[in-house]
Amino acid sequence: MKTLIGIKIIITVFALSFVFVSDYARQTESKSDKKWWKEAVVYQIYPRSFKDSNGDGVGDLQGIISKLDYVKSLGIDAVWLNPIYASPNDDNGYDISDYRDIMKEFGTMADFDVMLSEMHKRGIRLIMDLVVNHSSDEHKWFKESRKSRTNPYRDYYHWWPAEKGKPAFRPSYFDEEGSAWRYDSITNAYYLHYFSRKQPDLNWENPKVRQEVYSIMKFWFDKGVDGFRMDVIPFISKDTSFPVITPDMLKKYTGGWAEYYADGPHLHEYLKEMRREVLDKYPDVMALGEGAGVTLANAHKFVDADRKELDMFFHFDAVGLGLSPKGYKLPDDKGWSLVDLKKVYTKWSDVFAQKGWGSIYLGNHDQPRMVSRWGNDDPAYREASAKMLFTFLLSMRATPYVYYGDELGMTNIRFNNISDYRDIETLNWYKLLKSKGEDISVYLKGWQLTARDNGRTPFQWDAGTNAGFSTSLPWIKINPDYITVNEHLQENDPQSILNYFRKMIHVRKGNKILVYGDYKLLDKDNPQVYAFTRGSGSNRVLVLLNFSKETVVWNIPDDLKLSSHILINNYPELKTFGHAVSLNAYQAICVELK
Ligand code: TEU
Ligand code: CA
Repeated sequence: MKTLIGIKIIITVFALSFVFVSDYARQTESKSDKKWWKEAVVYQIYPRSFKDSNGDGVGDLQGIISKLDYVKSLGIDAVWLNPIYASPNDDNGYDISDYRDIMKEFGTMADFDVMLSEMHKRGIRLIMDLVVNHSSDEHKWFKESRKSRTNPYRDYYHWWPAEKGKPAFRPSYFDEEGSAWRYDSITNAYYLHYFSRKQPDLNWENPKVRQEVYSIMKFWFDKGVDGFRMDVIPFISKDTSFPVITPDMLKKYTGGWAEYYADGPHLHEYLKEMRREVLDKYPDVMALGEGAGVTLANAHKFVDADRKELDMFFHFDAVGLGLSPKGYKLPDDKGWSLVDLKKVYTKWSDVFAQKGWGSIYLGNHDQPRMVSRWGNDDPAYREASAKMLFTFLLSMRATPYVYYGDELGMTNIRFNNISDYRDIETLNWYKLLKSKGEDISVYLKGWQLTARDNGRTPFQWDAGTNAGFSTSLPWIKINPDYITVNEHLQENDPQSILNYFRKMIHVRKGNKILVYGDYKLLDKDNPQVYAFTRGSGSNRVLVLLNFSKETVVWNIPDDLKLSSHILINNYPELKTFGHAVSLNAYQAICVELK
């Protein structure tokens, strides 16, 4: 009888809580609207540098296939693969010459099909890169387009007839002379290229171009891919009168040219059209924008569900911290401050507190290595700080993206010579700065911290020849620290960064509060500790991150009571005394609150 009553009580409590939960869900529908891509942890693979299967020094699809058990073992849900399409590799695949073919160095379409099915067998989804703001100048469309002013493909790109004079200045990200207009003598006209000369911008104002893009997307969705990461998608729409942009006009854009480029007149029309014509037809796919130039003020336009555009985008506010406004990618002498970092991440979390959804990353193929940029790659602190950064990345209210190799705490390679660099960005900035007579040594030093190639060196599988990446010399140098920083060593060490990373993914997966729960920043002015809570009411987790190499005493606010349930800790113990905790260098913990 007693047990029966007990069961009854349990059932009633259960039923009541169910009523409560569903009521809660209804009130905050958009806030806790569940989606696989909100709960997912995404692992980014830079195919050129992951694993080489045929000994030519370049990573490839068969290489990826051979490592899928490893990828699965991380506990991630999806892979975002940088471009693998046919390309002359002016910008490592971000210059595509055939959107329906695989880059020869990477393999064949048959390899792709095997890769996709092997991923799906393991429950891993595949997010492909979609690079359609521009194509390669070796794409058939551009080859035709430049032939004559009356060619049927002429309007696939932006041309400015030279008899109208020089077009109004637009800066290029990668051009060695700086301008986004390139004169082409064949038709006596200039074409637009926001990136390199070999990356002409597609003319999205032409409906035919948009239809081409939608048909490419369908081609890959029909093969079964699970989503796209859309390269500089906010740049697609242009004011085709190409007016003169005065410094005064640019003032409106605090983020400079990127913000201007991201503010084209028909951008949102096109995103809606893409949703209608493509994404809606594949209900479970994910649409992620690379949000270059997107501000907090217009964030919702891109991702609110009722806008029917994208699902989320990468913002650029954090990656710019600590860079000097004086020069291209020069680190500021003062560095960056934790208070500013907290501000940025808090703003970008809060903006989606009620509606929309965010993403978070600490490294990618355009960024230096996570631990060198945001942690401390001194061997004394590398492990603790990398673990701390993963605790941060995987406890925030946004979909986390992890860049290959960061799970080992791979570090910046810090090239001394320009000849070691492979990246068009660095190489062309070098030429540009040299032609302007700038002090190159300052830049070479700065780029040891910021250059993209730091994050593109081969994955360090083991301490053997070429770090187990390839049987021959790789396309870019291997970081010499591979002897001590490699997958093989970390696999067998329960205390390794790799195993901590796996554990932290497990913690996130086991505590949905870390996905959907409210985010609240504490102690915002503390220069060393990043402290915040996730969740609400009696269901809350406290995250404490010491971003410094000093031991820091942190006073627990009066209204917080730590439980004994520590979800994760990157040190063997947590020292508490009275109403304070003492955090070791780069210590990180997640603890449930009472
Ligand atoms: O990057 C877009 C972008 O805004 C870059 O200029 C970025 O800011 C820069 O790389 C930072 O150093 C995307 C891709 O992620 C990048 O790899 C490509 O080179 C670029 O587009 C052109 O496709
Ligand atoms: Ca290869």
